[in-house]
Amino acid sequence: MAIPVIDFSKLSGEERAKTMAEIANGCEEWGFFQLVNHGISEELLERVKKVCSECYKMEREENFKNSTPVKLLKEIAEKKNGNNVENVDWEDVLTLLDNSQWPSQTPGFKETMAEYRAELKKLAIKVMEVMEENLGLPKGFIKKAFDGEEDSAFFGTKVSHYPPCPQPELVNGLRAHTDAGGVILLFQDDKVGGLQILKEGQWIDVQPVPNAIVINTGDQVEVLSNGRYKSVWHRVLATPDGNRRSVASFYNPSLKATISPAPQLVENLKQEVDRTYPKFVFADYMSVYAEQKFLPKEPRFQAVRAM
Ligand SMILES: O=C(O)CCC(=O)C(=O)O
Repeated sequence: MAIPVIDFSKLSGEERAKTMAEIANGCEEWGFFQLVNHGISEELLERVKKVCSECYKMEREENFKNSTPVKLLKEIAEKKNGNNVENVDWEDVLTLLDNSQWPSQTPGFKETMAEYRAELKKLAIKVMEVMEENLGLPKGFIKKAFDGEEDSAFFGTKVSHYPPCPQPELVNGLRAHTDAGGVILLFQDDKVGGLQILKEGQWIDVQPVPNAIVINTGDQVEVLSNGRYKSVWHRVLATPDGNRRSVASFYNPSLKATISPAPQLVENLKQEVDRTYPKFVFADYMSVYAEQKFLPKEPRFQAVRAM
């Protein structure tokens, strides 16, 4: 079993219908798929790899050596009591938002990452349009829902490194979770694997495909699609060698947006009354998620319904 790899360029040719169906299958059956020929130039992707790796080396590696996961792993390993390191991830995280402070010492980092984010945002919108068409929703429906009445959708980028771990059996690279938000576009390492999804009770590798963009859907797309597109559990394993790099971009609702199943996808009034998915303000969902990220999503939907 392997995550579907889909040629996005075929959307504009004779194979459009087949490609639309492949993306529908990726969303309905997998919750994850990989896009190749997605229109982001190889030249830009090569620069992203270079500046992110250089930034880690120049501005972050030293701090990781003194970080909480490194200290906790050392303590647990010395005790040899059979326990694992809980509540932390073997991951270095750098978050890029339009208005956050960006690393400044790595040549070309800001320019390259700003260009990359602009391209990825456009790709996210194209992917959402395909989802809308497959779901029978009007063009722009998801974007409009995520913008809310008086704001615009959130777009954040998380640059992660998962450095080599001396005892990968004792700690996770990133603990299993489903994503809180909308559509996630991940540019993962070409060589060092570790990302896995849970499918039918089995953990499956998201196989590295050079220069592909991995797409997955979060809890808010599950709600909007009234459960047609389920967010899927995924995790990153720590590995003994190789420093895995990943760049994840999150197209999420604005905190003020109200999210509920699209009325077109709620089949009848009875279903509307017994809704599995509540209607809520995304900021409320995020306050629950902050406490429950690594737990099942269903109680999150219940908690936010009660708010
Ligand atoms: O680093 C990865 O490959 C996955 C990251 C991820 O799942 C997340 O940040 O939510």
